[in-house]
Amino acid sequence: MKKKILQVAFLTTAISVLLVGVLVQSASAGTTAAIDQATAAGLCTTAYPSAPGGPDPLSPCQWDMAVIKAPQAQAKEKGGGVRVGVIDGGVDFTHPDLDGAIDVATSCSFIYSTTPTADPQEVANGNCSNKNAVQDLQGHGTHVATTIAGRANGVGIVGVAPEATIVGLKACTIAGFCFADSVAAALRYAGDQKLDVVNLSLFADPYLYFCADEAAQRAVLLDLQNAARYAQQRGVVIVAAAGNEAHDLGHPTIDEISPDWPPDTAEVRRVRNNCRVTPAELPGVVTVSATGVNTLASYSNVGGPVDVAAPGGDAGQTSVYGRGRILAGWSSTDATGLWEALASVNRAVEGNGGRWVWISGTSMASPHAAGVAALIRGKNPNMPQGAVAALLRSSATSMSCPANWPADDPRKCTGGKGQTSFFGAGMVNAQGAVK
Ligand SMILES: [Ca+2]
Ligand SMILES: [Ca+2]
Repeated sequence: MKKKILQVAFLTTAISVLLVGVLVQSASAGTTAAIDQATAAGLCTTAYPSAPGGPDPLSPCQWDMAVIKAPQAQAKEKGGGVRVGVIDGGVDFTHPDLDGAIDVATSCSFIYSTTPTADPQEVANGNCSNKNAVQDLQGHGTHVATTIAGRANGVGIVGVAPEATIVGLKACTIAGFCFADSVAAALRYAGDQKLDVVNLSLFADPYLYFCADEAAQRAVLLDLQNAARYAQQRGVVIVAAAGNEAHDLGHPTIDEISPDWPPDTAEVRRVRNNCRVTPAELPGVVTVSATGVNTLASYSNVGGPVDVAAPGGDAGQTSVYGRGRILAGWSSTDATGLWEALASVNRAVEGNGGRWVWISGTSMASPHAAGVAALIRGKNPNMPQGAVAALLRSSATSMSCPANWPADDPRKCTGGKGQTSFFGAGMVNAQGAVK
């Protein structure tokens, strides 16, 4: 079955390759372009009266930060001295919201000469002195990084932990594939560097579900599991997106997109509980489901592995400007055409040498939780990773199962207030986590 590249490894919805083809056509017609920060702020003030989510020019758009009470938390803790690894497609070293935020010396690319779909510029073969290879050639990694640690600097947005340090760990190619060997290497490196937190808004390619009864898949699953355990034993809090397939991870049934590499090798197969999405279903990983402005996002995976919920945006839940997606940074060196495509449909903002876009996905939810983990570590520098994860859960705002959930939705909410299969322990609460 043909899949949409950006829904495969990067967990971002609504910018599929198919859609982009359509959008690029309208962009070439010259209909619209990116708007400036003041225009966006004006539109957002009307659309999101319960924001602002911070003090910066685009903070009126940050309804997500208001939901998780990030501004209130930042009065007490901003994450200074905390290092957060972004295992993703790199970071834009020149983004104004990341000015002074990136630990360049520790940043590294884990893309190899053998990695399919890589741009030659991304290949470092584990040589961390090649900093050019870490530059984000798309924008997903920059979106994640600015959500976590965007500076409160009078430009753009403000992240959850605006004084935390970002370490760019490139494990995903320009095409949005995040192969398991690169992901495992990045996790081990995060352990070696004793990073405080890592965020993985991805699943490890080429299998959505790695099945333990298939020898080759079992070997990869064990490698990822060992890499995650290695990092956790060195104190790293691992935070991961639940995934965008609208699956119940507790009761998986069908995987129709694997393997997603090489092209056209995917087959429809039955999957059961011995098959796992990684890193979302690895032991000890803080797994994050996504909400829109009202309730669970239409695309979010759910189920037992989900620990907490966070805003990921869902364009189907509102008609206001931005459609309740998440606004954060984008790369100045996007070579994929996505920037132009998003600009053509009024989902892009530029100014002060920076770019910001509205997108949605569990990719966007996970960094909110990672940011809260960074705040916890900032306030409690010696807290063990398991205790940080536990506090992230126990400080979350309880959420009940949605009333009037559509009967034809295969995802059924189970559990009671305090722990549900949709939201885990509930909405991450930055203020509660550092009180
Ligand atoms: Ca800013
Ligand atoms: Ca989990």
